[in-house]
Amino acid sequence: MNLTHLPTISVLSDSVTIAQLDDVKIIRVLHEKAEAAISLHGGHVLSFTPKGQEDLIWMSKEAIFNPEKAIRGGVPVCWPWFGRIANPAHGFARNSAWSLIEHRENENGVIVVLGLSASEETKAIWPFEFKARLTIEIGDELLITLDAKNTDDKAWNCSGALHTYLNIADITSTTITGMGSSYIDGLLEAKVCFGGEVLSIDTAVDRVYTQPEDTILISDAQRTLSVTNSGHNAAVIWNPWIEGAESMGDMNNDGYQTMVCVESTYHATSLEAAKVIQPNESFVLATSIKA
Ligand code: TA6
Repeated sequence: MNLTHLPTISVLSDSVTIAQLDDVKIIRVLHEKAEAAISLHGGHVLSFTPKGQEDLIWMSKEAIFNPEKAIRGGVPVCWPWFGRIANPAHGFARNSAWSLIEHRENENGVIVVLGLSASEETKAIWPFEFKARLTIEIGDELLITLDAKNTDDKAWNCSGALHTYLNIADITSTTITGMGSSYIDGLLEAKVCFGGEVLSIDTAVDRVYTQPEDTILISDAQRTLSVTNSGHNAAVIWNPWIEGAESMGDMNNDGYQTMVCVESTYHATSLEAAKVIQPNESFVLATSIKA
């Protein structure tokens, strides 16, 4: 993603500025180790380009940067649930206004911390108190950690995902390993299936892999990306293929050729069956991505 031409709203440090991208404000990081963009709408990482690399993150050419809509591409924060087990799909975090809590630098690069707390809007959807922090560490690799603390006086349940869209050279020459062999097939009415240890994609894929390794490798003709997850119980792999891309107004029709989602996921079949978080405890989910 070309970040340098976006108009600057304010300068926070030598490497961190707030910039405008259509109707959303982004935190733009231009550091010697890497460049990155994070939208305050959704707490959504839009781009991560370590020095000498192409962007590791895919963004739709038709993406809509508007507070009314979740952004197609990047790393949507799906919380307090993953999928369609409640409304709206993938929870409200990806459609909420996050605030900047902190930014700092260390020898590894830049750290940006965003926050989201319960409000009248979130309580109308999900009636609980919480304080979520999203820590984004930008350096040779990208580390995103969601920490959602239960600040209510009763337990609540949640699931979630860091729904990373990876930027790949060509889906037809991409192989994925480390996702394990057993999966729930979202395109076969959640049928439990067993596949091989190596996944090549030549059709629409929407799978919840239930026994993934912590590190998943995605190799295309040009490079290998590595995704290391924690706090998860599953890894979702998604590519909508051509019909899916054509059916989405915010995805370019050929976009499926250069993306694959590899998602650090806490999967549950219903909110009742989701992870129980007691008062003062946190739900923590992370993903780190490097080339
Ligand atoms: O993570 C896979 C998935 O849940 C798919 O079922 C697919 O619909 C995708 O996410 C995108 O969902 P969205 O709500 O962003 O259109």
